[in-house]
Formats: sequence, structure tokens, C-alpha cells
Amino acid sequence: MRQRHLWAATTFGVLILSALFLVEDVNAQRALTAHTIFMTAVEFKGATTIDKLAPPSANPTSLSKGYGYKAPGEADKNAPTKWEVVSYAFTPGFVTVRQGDTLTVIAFVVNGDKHEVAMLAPDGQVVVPTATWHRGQEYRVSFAAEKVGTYRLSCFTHAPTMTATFLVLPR
Ligand SMILES: [Cu+2]
Repeated sequence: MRQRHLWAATTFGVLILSALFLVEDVNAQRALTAHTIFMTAVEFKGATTIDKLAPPSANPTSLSKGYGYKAPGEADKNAPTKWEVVSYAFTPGFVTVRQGDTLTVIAFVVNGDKHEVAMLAPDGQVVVPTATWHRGQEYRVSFAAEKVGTYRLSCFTHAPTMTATFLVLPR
């Protein structure tokens, strides 16, 4: 009988401790976080020749201003069968944070001479007004993720594909 009481008491103790750790864990998750995110504006490039792969039937530039295409003959005058595609992007392109967190995005432009960039909140409100970002320079954008949903750092020069998405989850 005494053993059974001891077992019950131990089980109860373990449950209480587990509950305490769980509460601590949830509190830790709820702590407001200040994030610093380093981002790079890049241009991905791919090339091949028509003997390996036929060029796309539709010009990729009709899909996005962020895509580039050089048809056979345009890509390399010395290699008339070569064709080339490019895509401008922010990397990382997707970031997840909690509501109330603060973000500082430090972006460096490696590819593309100019990018017309703005940051919009989930409701379309302007968080950071349009500015021109130049190759070789670093830019800093700070904001508080007050609204649940997706904030977008968009480049209008290469829309709609050159976009970094910040998903804000409820706290
Ligand atoms: Cu751009």
C-alpha cells in the first residue's frame, strides 16, 4: 500500500514538473524577438544550347519583369546555338516571425544596377516607401510586424517575382 502511495506521489510530482516546464516553454516562445536578417539581391542564370534542349516556346519575359531571356544568336555571337535565362530574386525569399517581433532587414545588391523597392503590410499599407536600390550598396529596412499575415518586400522593376515574403504568425 505504501509503495502504491509513493508511486502515485511520484507520478503527481512528475506531472506538476512537466506542466511547469511546459508553461516556461510557452512563455519563452512568447518572448518578443528582434530579428536581423541579411538579404542579397541576386540574379540566377541558366544557359544551354539548342542541341541539348529546345528553347522555351513562349518568351519568359512575358511572365515576369524579373525574368530575362536571350534567344539563340543573342546569348553569345560566337556560340549561335546557346540560349540563356535569368531570374532576379531576394535571398532568403521567405522569413517567418511572430506578431510583435521587430525586424531589421539588411540588404545588399549584388546583381541588377537598379531596383525600385517598397515594403507593404498585409493590408496593403506602405511600411517602407519606394526607394531605388543600387548595385554595390547596402540598404536597411526596419519595421515592427504588428499585423498577422504577409508583409512583402517587392521590387517593381522585376515584378512580380522579385519579392521577399515575411509571414507573421499570431503570437
Ligand atoms: Cu529588382
